[in-house]
Amino acid sequence: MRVHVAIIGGGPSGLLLGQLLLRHGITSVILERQTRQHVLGRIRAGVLESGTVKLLRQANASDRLDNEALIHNSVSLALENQVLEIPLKEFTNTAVTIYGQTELTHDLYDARDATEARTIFEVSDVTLHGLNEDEPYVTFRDDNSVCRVDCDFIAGCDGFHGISRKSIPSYHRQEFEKIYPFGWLGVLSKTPPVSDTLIYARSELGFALCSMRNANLSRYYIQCPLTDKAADWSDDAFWTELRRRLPQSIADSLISGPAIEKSIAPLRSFVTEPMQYGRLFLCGDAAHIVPPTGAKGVNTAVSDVYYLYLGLSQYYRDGEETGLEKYSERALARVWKAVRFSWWFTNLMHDFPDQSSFDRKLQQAELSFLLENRAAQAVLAQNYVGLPY
Ligand code: RFL
Ligand code: PHB
Repeated sequence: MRVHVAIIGGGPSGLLLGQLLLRHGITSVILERQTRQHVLGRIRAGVLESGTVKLLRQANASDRLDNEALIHNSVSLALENQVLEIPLKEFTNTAVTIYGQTELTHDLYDARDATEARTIFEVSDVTLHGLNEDEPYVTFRDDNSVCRVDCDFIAGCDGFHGISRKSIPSYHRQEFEKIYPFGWLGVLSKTPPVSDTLIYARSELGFALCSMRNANLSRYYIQCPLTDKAADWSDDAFWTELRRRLPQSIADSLISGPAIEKSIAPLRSFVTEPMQYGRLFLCGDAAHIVPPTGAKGVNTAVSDVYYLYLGLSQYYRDGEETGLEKYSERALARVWKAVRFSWWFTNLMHDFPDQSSFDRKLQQAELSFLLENRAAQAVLAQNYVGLPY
């Protein structure tokens, strides 16, 4: 098989890239390790920046989103018993869109199904060859036979645990990492959301987040020790702990119900540099991870896809290579700002087990500055709705 671009990984990055490239007649194959059902079963992000929505429209994958997604003009912070509503629209003239990553991935698969482009699921032993040559290729195992894809370029969209990043010799990459000493226990429930806005809550007992997918589907999270297991948390224990971390008036109006999904995600900041090596370009979680505070994960993956799409379309249209040469530099400039924001927001809102009394005082001072200062709120709003690209 020969294509212009071999895409490793059929998550949001790989699917969106493939869809955008088709607009310019650039062919691709997507090689995905899991089944489609598995990919669609993962409950992840819920907040989309306007740049993400714009690209989904360009990719012809936004019909359902345009009809069903919720638009939020503000976001709330609950700090002990005070609630601060940050008017995103007023500060930035932009809103955020509430639409689950599961739905987004579903729509991208449907859009791909409507084209000739191939997606091969359940592949194994994906190996990248000739990254520093003009004619790279990928080999993989499909149903016990070894297959080969010849291509001009390879897009490594295979997430944090994928093989693409590791295919770059270790002496050509530098890694930056911070592991946080807690996780998020998340619950999805068929209940009406407790509020019209998302609520990021900070209490002495730790962080909590009230989010949603639609008028009858809520997503809640609480900070938990890394040693906890989701199965150890009964539904009752989760709802009790969540209520304790919310201001009384919000806790009183929370409607709980059976958890239809319950999982724990560790929190990590990670960046690899550069995001390209020869004919290989990394996109999304393959190159960087952010903690979910601020919902930057999938949105940052999408901004990478945008820069790579731009570089590839210029290359195939005009033979212009600058966009590809500068891909890593352009993508990383935005990535690091998302890493900074999600690190800052995580530090502000969580209880750190090893926090000194000095650190706690600083955290309290920063919170009270944010409550009093509109300029600080505006900075939060600009980062939350997403920096331009
Ligand atoms: P993905 O979604 O991980 O997709 C990568 C795909 O590559 C496949 N793969 C391979 N395929 C072929 N060969 C191999 N060797 C392969 N190795 C892996 C995988 O099966 C997978 O289908 O990366 P992508 O496309 O870059 O998208 C990034 C986003 O998924 C990610 O940034 C967010 O989901 C992060 N994230 C969250 N982001 C938010 O903005 N808000 C959230 O609330 C939020 N919650 C989360 C998250 C990520 C989580 N992870 C990674 C465990 C919760 C969790 C649990
Ligand atoms: C979610 O709805 O899953 C969600 C929303 C906002 C975040 C993280 C996760 O910051």
